Amino acid sequence: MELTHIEHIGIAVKDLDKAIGYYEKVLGVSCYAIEEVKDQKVRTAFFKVGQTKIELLESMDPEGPVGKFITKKGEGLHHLAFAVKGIEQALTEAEDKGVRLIDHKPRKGAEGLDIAFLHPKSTFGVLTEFCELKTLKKE
Ligand code: CMX
Repeated sequence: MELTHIEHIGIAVKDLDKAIGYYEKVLGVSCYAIEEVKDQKVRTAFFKVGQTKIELLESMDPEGPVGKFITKKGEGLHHLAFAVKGIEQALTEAEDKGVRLIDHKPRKGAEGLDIAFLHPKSTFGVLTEFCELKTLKKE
């Protein structure tokens, strides 16, 4: 597989607005997008630091993946996302090499990316995401 860079780092927070305040006022990075990902039951805020994004995740449902994570582990690093060329092939390759997949096929995530997760129990405790921006077809 071909990973090109760290696309983003996902951080679970209890209160998105408060957390945005820290990133903007203390770290001096601007939030350039806030997006709800209904499918994942989260509200997200994005920042760019060089080529890498920071994605803050606030849960909209205590039973959603981020809600459960915060209840169990508290706020903090939630996942690491790699940009990959050929997401379907990367998933097949990971599975063939014994990695447990959460998503067997990519689905749509924030910012129009195709995304898929690998299970943290087979990635040394780090929930891992593959992302790929597919070029939009011209109308
Ligand atoms: N990082 C590391 N470990 C994690 C984890 C995370 N983010 N989330 C859960 N775990 C661990 C739990 O601590 C637990 O470990 P123990 O059994 O040792 O206690 C184990 O995984 C199972 O966790 P659980 O609370 O019982 O939760 P589920 O099995 O129901 O779900 C997971 C866990 C990872 C499969 C689920 O959270 C998932 O599908 N995640 C992918 C989707 C996602 O996270 N979406 C939010 C981001 C969306 C976006 O970026 O747009």
